[in-house]
Amino acid sequence: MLYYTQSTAPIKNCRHKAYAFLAAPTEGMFHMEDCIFCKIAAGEIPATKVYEDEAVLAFRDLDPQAPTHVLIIPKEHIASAAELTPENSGVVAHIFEVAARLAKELGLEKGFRVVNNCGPDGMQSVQHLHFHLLGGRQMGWPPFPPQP
Ligand code: DGP
Repeated sequence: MLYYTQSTAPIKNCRHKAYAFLAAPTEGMFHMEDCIFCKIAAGEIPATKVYEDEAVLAFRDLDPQAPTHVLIIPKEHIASAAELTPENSGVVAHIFEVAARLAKELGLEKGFRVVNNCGPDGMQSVQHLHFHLLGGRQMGWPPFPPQP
């Protein structure tokens, strides 16, 4: 909650043109029934929030895979990275800007990883676009088990 207090103010100095969509009204934004992340974005299911603005929400992962493991989601329901289009992709640039800001605030000065799992092969388990911000430990590569 400490970081929620520090971070809830939207990024005011964002120069990216994608920031324009933050000024757009959020009423009527598409929320999918029975989507757990839509429910978290709507405040219907509790989560430990670390950042929020009109377009995105960041909260702690329920099953952390690193000392810092935050999920960053668009509030609008986009099922996966495979559903991104010229019309809705601006939020992804904003999510990466939020990731950079959170990495600084959460003390990930030695680096971090941003992960998006897409579809069955990508092992996506929640069908609402989200980016994992992971840090606080040395990562490995490649990100899949070695072939036998
Ligand atoms: P993925 O496998 O990329 O679809 O990641 C989904 C992540 O979402 C997974 O790391 C666990 C997390 N998660 C699932 N349900 C909840 C929830 O209700 N609350 C929170 N905070 N995280 C959740």
